[in-house]
Amino acid sequence: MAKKQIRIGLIGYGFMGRAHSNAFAQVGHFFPSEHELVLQAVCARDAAKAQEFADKWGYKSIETDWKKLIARDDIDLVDIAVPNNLHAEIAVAAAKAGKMILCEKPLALNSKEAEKMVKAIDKAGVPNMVWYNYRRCPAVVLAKQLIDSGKLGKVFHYRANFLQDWTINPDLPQGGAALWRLDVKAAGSGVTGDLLAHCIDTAIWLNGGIKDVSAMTETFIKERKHNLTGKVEKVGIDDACAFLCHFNNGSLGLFESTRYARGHKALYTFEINGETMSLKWDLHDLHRLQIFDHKDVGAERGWKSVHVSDGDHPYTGKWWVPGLQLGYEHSFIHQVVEFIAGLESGKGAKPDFKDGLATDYVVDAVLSSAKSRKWTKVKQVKASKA
Ligand code: SOE
Repeated sequence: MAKKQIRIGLIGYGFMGRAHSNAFAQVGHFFPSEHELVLQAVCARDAAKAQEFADKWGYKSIETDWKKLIARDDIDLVDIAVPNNLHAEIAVAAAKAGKMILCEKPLALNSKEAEKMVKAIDKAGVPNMVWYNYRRCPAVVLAKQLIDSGKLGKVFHYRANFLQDWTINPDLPQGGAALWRLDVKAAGSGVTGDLLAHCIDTAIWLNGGIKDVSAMTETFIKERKHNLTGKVEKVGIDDACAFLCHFNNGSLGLFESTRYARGHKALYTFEINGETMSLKWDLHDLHRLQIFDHKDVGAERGWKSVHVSDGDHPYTGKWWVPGLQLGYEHSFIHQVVEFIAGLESGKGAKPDFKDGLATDYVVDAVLSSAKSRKWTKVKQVKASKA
């Protein structure tokens, strides 16, 4: 039977453009479905660079203006992999044009923009998803399954960190290609929107909504040369952020992120403590889930490290043989698996734009609490099921 084609138009060709393209190229080899993904066009302002990317990854054509890409009849799905300040305008236009949309995280520069995006996809009724890829690591999905099975009992604590060290050098400029994450106009915020957004998305997925937050942020390097203007300019992003929160289920949350933790490159960890079970996960060891089960018999009770690579673990049976671990790129491939499954079931895929908005509401509340030094309520999105 002929497969239904999804002709993809990718906008942006940086780190995430590569991660997404790799996922599009791989998914059909391991997760056959009724759909076939076609790398139809890549769009970037610089034609030579776009062509080089198209040649490398197998895109059939290029565009240098995203509006033209969206106007094309031979594009079914728009994938947004550009800096955060461009997400809303592109997504709203793509929704109006009736395209399916995949959008890099965080959904938008702030929740006001994210609300507009949610409105646009609601009106257009187009399939949509946000690339919060860590949800789709097999070990994280196993954690979700254990939590949903009720094995943890009542949850008391959730804590997460995302630690990096790549901006400690004060001579590192802000702005422009690869460094837009340091420019508040392009990024919206620093570690809160870039790194804690991942922690918040996973936390809401695993432990439910967040009610209120009390936060502090710090910008250690106050001025940096801006690559686009050539001038030394005030730094507007947060270099580090820590916050406390109450979850709607009564548990307490503790989150920390920084780009100034010397030695840590991408140390995303979370831990959840329930009455009868605790779980721990660490991105540096992403195929393992640490489990403490209080129901184990006394003398043998202790933390165990489960190598999430067996045939009956989430996604893993479709890959190699038991015991052979998967990596970072697989989380993106699994997101595409979910997106296609959502199309085929008609139920849609998670996390969708509404989930992205829920995270942006927390990010905004965190930034606002850090400013006011007060506990701040988080606006809630009507819950959608995973
Ligand atoms: C920043 O360094 C970054 O690339 C984030 O933007 C990604 O979302 C995260 O997964 C890894 O770190």
